[in-house]
Amino acid sequence: MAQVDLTSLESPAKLEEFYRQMVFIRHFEERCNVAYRQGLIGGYMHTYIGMEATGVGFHHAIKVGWDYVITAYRDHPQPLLMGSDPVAVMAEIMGRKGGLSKGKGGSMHIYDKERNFFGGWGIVGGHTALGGGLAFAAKYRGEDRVTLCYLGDGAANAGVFFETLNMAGLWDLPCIFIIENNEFAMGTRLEYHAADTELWKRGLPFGIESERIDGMDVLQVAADARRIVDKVRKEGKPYLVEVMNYRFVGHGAADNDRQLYRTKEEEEQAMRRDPIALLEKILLDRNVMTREKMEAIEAETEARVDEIYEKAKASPFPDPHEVYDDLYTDLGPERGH
Ligand SMILES: Cc1ncc(C[n+]2csc(CCOP(=O)(O)OP(=O)(O)O)c2C)c(N)n1
Ligand SMILES: [Mg+2]
Repeated sequence: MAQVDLTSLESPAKLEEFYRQMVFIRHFEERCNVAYRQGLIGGYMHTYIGMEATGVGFHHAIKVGWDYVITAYRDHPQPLLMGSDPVAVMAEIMGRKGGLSKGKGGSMHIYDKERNFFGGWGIVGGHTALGGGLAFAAKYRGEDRVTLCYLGDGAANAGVFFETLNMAGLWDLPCIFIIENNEFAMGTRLEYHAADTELWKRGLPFGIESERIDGMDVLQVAADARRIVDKVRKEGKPYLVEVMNYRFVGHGAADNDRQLYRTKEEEEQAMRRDPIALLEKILLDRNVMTREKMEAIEAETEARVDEIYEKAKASPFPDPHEVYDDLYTDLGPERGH
């Protein structure tokens, strides 16, 4: 097993970075939820609230700008973590011209090719084949890039995912399939949608090394992620990890009926392991940060998010004539406008 340097992952500077990132993502998305309710964001929008430790933990294991990352529609945190302009992320969510996809993708279709973030996909499970393809490309070119391919527990039932696992196992594709088991696919609980609820076992029939980890403690996620990413980079083989987390909010911003499919008590119990609160406790226990400093970071983050939001809102809507641009390929003037 590759050695993990826990000191650097648990240095005070690193702990503060984890904290700032999780708090930023939380505030950013809470702002998105308000904007959605005000009618300033259209279409579907799904936030990552409650699941932040997973994305942040894995982010610290990769080489940003070199490794590939792809996910489904719960895609706001990835570009924020990878260094995309947060105004361009917010503008995309708001359907504005200044957005990363020029305002034509919206919340579910954020991309930043410059940073090797490949989206942002709405077809459940569909993007896993693209994740396999990215890993294939890296291998074919002899590059030591690792691909992180995030998917949900619901997506883990999709036929295309099994086909992708088969090819990844067969061709030794350096892809890490990260099943984020937040226990629900929309309003359907895991036990009602999966014949085998131990989703980490999905990789075994294909000879893919697989395991289940806790997704709420960012320190644990970061240590596990680094061990797994280093191993995949070194060995050039696929890996499957089931990450146990929980979404604190509705499936999408328009889902206001959570109590139809889960109880308040259950939510409260899960929220006792809020990844931000868990880290706050660690920061206090280790004397890394005082409560006052945390409050200052919160206030600072809130102001920063407000500024990002105002700048994004100032961006105009895309010109309707651009609707067919940048879809597949630029066909040039013969397209007729
Ligand atoms: C092929 C396909 N079928 C159905 C849907 C509708 N749908 C959107 S999200 C979703 C649930 C997916 O749940 P999961 O994979 O667990 O992801 P989570 O939302 O929990 O992150 C479904 C069924 C879809 N987008 N694509
Ligand atoms: Mg789910």
